[in-house]
Amino acid sequence: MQNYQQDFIDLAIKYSALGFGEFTLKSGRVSPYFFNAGRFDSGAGLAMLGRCYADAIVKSGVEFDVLFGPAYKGIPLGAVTAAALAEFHDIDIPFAFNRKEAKDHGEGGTIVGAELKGRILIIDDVITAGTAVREVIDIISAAGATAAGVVIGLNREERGKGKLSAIQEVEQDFGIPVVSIITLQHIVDYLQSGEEQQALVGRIDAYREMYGI
Ligand code: OMP
Repeated sequence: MQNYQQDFIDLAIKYSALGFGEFTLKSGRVSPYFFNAGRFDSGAGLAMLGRCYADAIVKSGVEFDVLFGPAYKGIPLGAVTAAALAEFHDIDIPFAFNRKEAKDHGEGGTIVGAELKGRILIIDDVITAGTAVREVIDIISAAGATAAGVVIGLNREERGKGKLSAIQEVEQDFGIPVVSIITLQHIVDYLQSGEEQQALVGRIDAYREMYGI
């Protein structure tokens, strides 16, 4: 495991960004765990989060011109990651995000920040069934730019529409890489290191039987 992966898990635990229980997902699937990026709610946590994403991007070698954080949770992720890329990797890239509702006054429009031009790297929290990321790729195409890849915090390793994982389908359909800081397996490994978590691992295994790859 890379340092940034261990840091990300430690951070998620520290900020309770990983919740266990029963959660209905955007896809309608009912999951025994949930990753909530909104829990990284202090300066130190966000700074570390940005470093983890920046390290994952650099390690992946994905080439891009603009970092795009879709509303809402992608916005702070993109901002802290763009700052970390500049501070720790000497990579100063343009950053943009979108509004969910178009503004009809002032500068107007839905895209804020850098112009969506060239190869766009999407930054987001999680991919489950792949619906959210496909909507973002549509926004990028509508702006006349091209998606260069996607970077997410957690790969839930779930099925898409067919036999492939949702992430493999996105990679195949758009010919782009999806980079994740950690996968569900990292979470399971973490839980397995604590004896009292065996029941929880059992519930995650049952969920994986239904929706996993
Ligand atoms: P899909 O559109 O099914 O890929 O779901 C991805 C979106 O679901 C993410 O952008 C989140 O808004 C949300 N989500 C989480 O934030 N954390 C999770 O652990 C699971 C989901 C989810 O609803 O699947």
